[in-house]
Amino acid sequence: MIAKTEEDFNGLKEIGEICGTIRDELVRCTKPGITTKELDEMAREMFEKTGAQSAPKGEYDFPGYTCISINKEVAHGIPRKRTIQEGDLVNIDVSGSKNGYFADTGVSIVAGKGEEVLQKICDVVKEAFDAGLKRAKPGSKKSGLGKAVHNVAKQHGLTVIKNLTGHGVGRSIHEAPDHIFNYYSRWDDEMLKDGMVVAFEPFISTFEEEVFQSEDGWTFLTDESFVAQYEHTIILTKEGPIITTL
Ligand code: M1C
Ligand code: CO
Ligand code: CO
Repeated sequence: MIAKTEEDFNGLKEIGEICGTIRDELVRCTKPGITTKELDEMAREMFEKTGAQSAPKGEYDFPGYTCISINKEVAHGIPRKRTIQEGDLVNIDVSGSKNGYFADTGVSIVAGKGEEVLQKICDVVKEAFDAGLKRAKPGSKKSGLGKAVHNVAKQHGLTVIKNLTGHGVGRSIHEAPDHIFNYYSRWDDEMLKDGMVVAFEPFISTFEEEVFQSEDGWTFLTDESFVAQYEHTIILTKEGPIITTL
């Protein structure tokens, strides 16, 4: 969407803060021994208390209130009775709506102490996000974000996932602009606009560049690589970006 009115900005900020708070609470509780179902149950309660709805559940009838993905699961992992182990790479992605406004945020973390490369990709994806954010200005090309993300990956001897993208958000969970790539696409000549609301979510990978869909019909997987994601909802304005999900 293009945010224009005071009501738009306030509505987007309200659901942004709710999703950001749920994400942080789930991250705080992500420790060896807890199940992804237990984390999801906490999110369900927080959505309920704040009068917000889970977007995966409300928009897609996803079997969970949040997406929690572990190790070779990259995105859209289904919360279940799976216990988190020391050293697991865990992605927590929280998206929701309230009063018709949406937000989407995610982060990858290592539970307890893990392999060094896992912490590295979690750090690099934040660096990639920051590099893209610097180019997230009305009047700039959308493709600049992907260019910045891929450059940061390469600087660290890593790569990106090419068949997962960021997206527009605001009045629904996925809307125009359809794709914010993790690499420079020369066919993408779309310009960013004042008030445009996007979910920017770079994916940094140790070497594979594509994910595939699991037999459960939801989860995106890799074969051998590890992948980290970092996502915030951003309102692009001439005065600078407003991150609603901080
Ligand atoms: C690139 C994996 C896709 N919040 C989720 C997302 C995932 N992005 O948009 O960040 C969508 C959740 C709906 C099942
Ligand atoms: Co998300
Ligand atoms: Co998203």
